[in-house]
Amino acid sequence: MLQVWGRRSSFNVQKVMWLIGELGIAHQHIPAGGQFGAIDTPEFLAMNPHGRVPVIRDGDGTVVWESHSILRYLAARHGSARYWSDNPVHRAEIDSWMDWCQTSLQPAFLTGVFWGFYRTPEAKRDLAAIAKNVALCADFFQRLDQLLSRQPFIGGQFLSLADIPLGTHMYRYFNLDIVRPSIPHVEAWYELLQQRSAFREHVMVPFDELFGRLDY
Ligand SMILES: N[C@@H](CCC(=O)N[C@@H](CS)C(=O)NCC(=O)O)C(=O)O
Repeated sequence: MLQVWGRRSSFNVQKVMWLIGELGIAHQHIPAGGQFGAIDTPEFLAMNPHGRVPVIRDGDGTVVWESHSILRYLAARHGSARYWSDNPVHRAEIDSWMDWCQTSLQPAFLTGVFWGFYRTPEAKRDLAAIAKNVALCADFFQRLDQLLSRQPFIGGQFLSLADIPLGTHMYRYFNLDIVRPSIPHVEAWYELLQQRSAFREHVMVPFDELFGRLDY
């Protein structure tokens, strides 16, 4: 059976758990990282030399680490072409959004706003950097709003891997005490995501245990 290591409060673990839920893959979840530790043991480091979650081990012993690599593996091996298309053109569109999310949105929102604002104790916050990243996120989400004015999901008519990393940001983005622009189409897409039980179960996880805490 597929095994998944990671703590449920981890953003990167949530992406993987959400897709596993969408695909209905039988699995065993093993809490790891944060208060659960276990990521600096020789056994864990043999799977992921960087000692980070998420990590999966499939039933045949295949080990994969890095959340986006795991998403692609699971979609290719256990999913339908709907999640990560066999068509190179559509696949490239999905990959573009996934990579943009990891290299542009994630540093601005997860690092700049979620860590810089929510997870940093008030006295230590860099207010100018937070404001810059909040504005950058507003710009990103306004661009996304234009895309979503033309189609219901990031990759087109159906939920695909393009929605997973981006959608995992939204519960946190909409539940932080920050200024947000008017983004009605992003909100409509977020409504669609909230109708999915796997999203509610794995992504809409209260994160108040992380408030003002810079450690894992
Ligand atoms: N680029 C990696 C990042 C992995 C990562 O930094 N994971 C964090 C949790 S989000 C971690 O393992 N932190 C240590 C801990 O939770 O103890 C990925 O996308 O999987």
